[in-house]
Amino acid sequence: MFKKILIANRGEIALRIQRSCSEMGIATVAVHSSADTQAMVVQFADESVCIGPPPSAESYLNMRAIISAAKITGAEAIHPGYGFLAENADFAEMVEAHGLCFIGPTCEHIKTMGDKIAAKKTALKLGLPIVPGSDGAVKSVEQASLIADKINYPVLIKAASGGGGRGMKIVQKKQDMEENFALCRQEALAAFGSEEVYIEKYLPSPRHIEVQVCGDGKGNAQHFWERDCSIQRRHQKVIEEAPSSLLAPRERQKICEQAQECSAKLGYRGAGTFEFLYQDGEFYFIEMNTRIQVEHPVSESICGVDLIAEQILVAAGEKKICSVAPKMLGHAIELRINAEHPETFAPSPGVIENYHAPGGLGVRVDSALFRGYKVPPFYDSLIAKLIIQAPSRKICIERAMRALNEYAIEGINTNIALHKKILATSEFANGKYDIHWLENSLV
Ligand code: MV4
Repeated sequence: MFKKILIANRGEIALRIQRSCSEMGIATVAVHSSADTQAMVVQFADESVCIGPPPSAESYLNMRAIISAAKITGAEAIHPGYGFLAENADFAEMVEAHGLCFIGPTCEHIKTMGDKIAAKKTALKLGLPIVPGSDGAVKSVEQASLIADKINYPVLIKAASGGGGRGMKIVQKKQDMEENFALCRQEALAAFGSEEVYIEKYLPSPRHIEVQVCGDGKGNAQHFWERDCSIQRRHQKVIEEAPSSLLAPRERQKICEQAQECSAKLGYRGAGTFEFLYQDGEFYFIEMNTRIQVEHPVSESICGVDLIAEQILVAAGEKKICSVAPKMLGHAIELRINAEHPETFAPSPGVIENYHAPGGLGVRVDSALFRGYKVPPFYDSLIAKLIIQAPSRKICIERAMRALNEYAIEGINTNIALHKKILATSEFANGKYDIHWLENSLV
């Protein structure tokens, strides 16, 4: 097993990784920007290294500084968390080239899945259902029109290097194709440095359901059931839960086993997520995430596993994954607490004047906040994750509301009131929503 791991991240996920390392008897190195010197992970880690000034580009994205910090401190492995360098194949390659272990998949798997066209081709070949559309890249507007005629409008043009909702154009009818095709290519080139695009049938009101997997890189993989992440605003997830309230046991079992088999055939190593759109009883694979995700705690809660520990064990080559699915333990919901203005959603950095986190049965708070902490203006506005576990979805919602009522965060604005509003709706209670519901009906 590794003796020392460097944590190449910040905030709640850096602390989350540090906690698993502590339990496993692994020493930790926290790297941080000069804006994060008072961070909780810096206090708890065995060592810390300041890797640069506040802007991410000069600190948390500074590959050379991070690898140097690992070398200087004698860390053997680097955990990238999520965001930042987590899905950067060049970084994974550089880490390995320096004789260090990247806690995640191989750089080849990161590269393949980062290319949305290659990811879809791989998924199709390995037996996953995909959205009808172009067979690979679409090079001309004539080709785009032919495909759209075949699958019928509306269609969606997507950037091959896109993801997270950026670089997409809906085309409602034939006359709009020419303009949107050119625009999508232009925007893709500007945003991602590649104008490669592909086309899919547009699904008007799907749910976003994703399957959590973990592979050992030796052909064995396991799934940890699914998460429903349909409550989102501007491609930012707000609430995630497991299991999805929409699925019958047999369709759940089928899609989860398909994702598991796909991971096994890939020889995938580490934690990963297969993202699907689900509409009218059908699943459509759209993307794969080759990292631990923000919402991993809901899967941990219903499965009773530590997914960060699993990542570390398979990266060290010390675990043979067993393909038996964990038993599902009731229901779990994660509420993302953001430092943001309740009306404008603008980030709300500043000093935490008072802080009281909820507790009690089935309540987990993943956060690096404390009274006196100053939320810096340079990074993501996620400041806490409230993860609720209960025997049923109904009790889980009631418990979540109780926990929200206990939560006191003063000095900055948060979206706690928005969560209370969502949990109080009949649509959420009855599971009657799609990926557009929050934006169209509530905010
Ligand atoms: C789609 C879609 C409808 N039809 N693909 C947005 C993010 C990216 N990961 C994929 N996305 C979508 N792809 C087809 N063929 C609708 C979305 C979408 C969406 C998906 C998941 C969660 C939230 C979303 C919000 C708007 C659009």
